[in-house]
Amino acid sequence: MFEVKVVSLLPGLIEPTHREGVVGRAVTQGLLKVEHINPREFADDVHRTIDDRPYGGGPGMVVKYEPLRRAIERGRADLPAASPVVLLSAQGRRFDQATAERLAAAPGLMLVAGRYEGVDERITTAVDLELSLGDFVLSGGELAAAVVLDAVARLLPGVLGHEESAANDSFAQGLLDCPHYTRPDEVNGLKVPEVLASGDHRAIARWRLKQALGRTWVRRPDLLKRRDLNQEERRLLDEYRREFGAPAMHGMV
Ligand code: 9D3
Repeated sequence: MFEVKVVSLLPGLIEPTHREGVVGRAVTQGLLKVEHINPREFADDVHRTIDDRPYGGGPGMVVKYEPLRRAIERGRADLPAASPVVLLSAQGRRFDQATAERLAAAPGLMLVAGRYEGVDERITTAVDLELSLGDFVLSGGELAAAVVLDAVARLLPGVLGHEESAANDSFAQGLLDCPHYTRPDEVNGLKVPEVLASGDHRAIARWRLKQALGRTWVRRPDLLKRRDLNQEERRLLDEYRREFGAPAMHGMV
């Protein structure tokens, strides 16, 4: 059983996400347990104050060190010792699939979400890792924590069936996914690529890999730069380039 502690001031933003879908199923199957810890319960005054004005002035409020540290300590106390404590913050390293895989390999996980204009910087001494989802501004770390939990939960042994196995995920291969189609074979004059209905499984696999390589080349050349292509992949990508020409950001806004 993989245990997760979520430290946040707005658990209501996160809780619905582990009642549904893959994460919800992992919880009901007993493969994942999620507990919420609210730093407000660790405030030390009658008003349960968890934030205060920033030193040096400026707008907004800063989450206080002590309530947050106590909440983290409570969570640590009933997690396996090797469970990483992750602070979600816009200042963190960018979260990616490799990080999701490393987190899923640990015995447990703590996710700490900030709010307001930020948390007292000294809380970084109580965490192992700071993660961001990317270069955009969220109102707090709660939804980011839900995203990280989703990405980790689906990698836990037994959570996905054989069919949907995480090893097949395109990002696990360092490529974008190939296009998918279902019935009918023509809609609004738009046809399904013929090869997919050919029954030729080798040709279908080649077509899918070629599309995945081509789309990655057009849309996310940064991903291809970080990945070696074998001879077959280079040949398929060359074919794609000859057929589709220079990147015109096909299908992109
Ligand atoms: C507009 C506020 N900014 C200047 C004072 C700083 C700021 C503080 C707190 C910006 C964002 C946040 C809340 N964001 C997160 O906690 C967060 C986040 C994000 O904003 N973007 C991408 N990933 C993440 S993970 C956590």
